[in-house]
Amino acid sequence: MHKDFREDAADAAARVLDTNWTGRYTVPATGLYPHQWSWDSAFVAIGTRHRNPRRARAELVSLLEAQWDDGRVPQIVYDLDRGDDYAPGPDFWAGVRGAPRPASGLVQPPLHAWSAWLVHCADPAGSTAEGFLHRVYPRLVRWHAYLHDRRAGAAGLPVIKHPWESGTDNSPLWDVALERVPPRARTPIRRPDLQHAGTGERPGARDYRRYYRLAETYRDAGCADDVAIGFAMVCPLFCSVLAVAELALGRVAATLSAVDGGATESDPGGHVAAAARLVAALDSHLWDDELGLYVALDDTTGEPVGRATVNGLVPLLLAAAPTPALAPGRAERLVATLTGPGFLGGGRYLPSTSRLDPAFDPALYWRGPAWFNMTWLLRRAVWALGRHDLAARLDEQTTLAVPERFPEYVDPDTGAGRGTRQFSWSAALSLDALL
Ligand code: 9YW
Repeated sequence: MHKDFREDAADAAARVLDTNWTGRYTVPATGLYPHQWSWDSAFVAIGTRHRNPRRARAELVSLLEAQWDDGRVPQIVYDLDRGDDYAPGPDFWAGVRGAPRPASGLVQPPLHAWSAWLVHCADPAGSTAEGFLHRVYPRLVRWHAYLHDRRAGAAGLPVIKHPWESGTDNSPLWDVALERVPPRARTPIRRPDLQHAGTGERPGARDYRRYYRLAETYRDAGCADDVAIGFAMVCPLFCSVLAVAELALGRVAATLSAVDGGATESDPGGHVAAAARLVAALDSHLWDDELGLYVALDDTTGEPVGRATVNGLVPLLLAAAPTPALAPGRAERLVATLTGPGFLGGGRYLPSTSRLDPAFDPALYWRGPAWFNMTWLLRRAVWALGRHDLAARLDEQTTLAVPERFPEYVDPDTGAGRGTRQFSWSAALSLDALL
């Protein structure tokens, strides 16, 4: 990419992030998503760290301050002034105990420790002066402990209790389990989201009735994780991101013990061991040899969900890690699938669902469109493997960011913007890729 183009695009991305910054955190998009979202903030901090590392640190600290007593980091932390602008809003979760701030009882993929480590590395002096790692480390440890302990599934991998927890709401990975959820909710369903994106680009009414029903059931059980609510899924993206986050937390722990001579209780080896356990379980339970990628597992039935989605390629992030690494041959197979007809071999951009899957729809949210966060994750993975040719190919999506006004996602063939615009993680991750 031409230098001027890169600089102009990076400036435009930074402007989106400035606009969406509230003073304490960055909203994903001013209209559609007016609160703080968990994994959005982790992605946003990764981009913000380049130009404003102090703000990147504040982004993560404000999210972690909303951590529940049991260690969970909530999916959404609500701004009560914007309560009605997104549904379900704060009223839906009111009355659940253990949350220090109005928040959703659900979680999202645990990218935060990785983000915190990258944010620290962008400005070690400022981070150290603020005591950033000291502040976030104990909270990140409790967050991971919540997932390992309270969310432990039969395969030794954490489960998600709702499609919203995957970050990939209407992925076909959740179809079979959602079928079991009655499409009837007590709460009246409002759809303010449809004022900001086309109906054909958002999950449908039937999906929403099930999303609400499931969320109500979980909420009414006090968000207790030992109560079966009929939906407990193991997601390859969620698990591999947790393994990457454990490795990052290992680096945070090692840094802390080096700077304060052991005054902070930290256990670098424990985090690496946790990552190794996750990788081994991922390899033995989620690999689908026919599809050539990792799939989801239904923890309530023990059945794998043989659908090819970008979620199942994300474990490629672990292929280049010195220790632990994926089982022999898996990285090559994943790269073959990534470049094969279902993904990059079949069209220009990386689709969220394989083009070969019967549910593939280039306009429908997580069932086909190309998302900037998934492209960024895969770009990091192939770069670390030394496949710079593939990284450049994935980078082509970045060139769409400015002309399409930082869309939430794009058509995987034409690159046309879809969903909302001026979307924070599209800006943040473009900024990261451009610098
Ligand atoms: C929704 C905020 C969130 C993301 C999710 C994405 C979407 C909320 O937006 O979920 O209303 O559909 O699926 O990953 O965090 O950007």
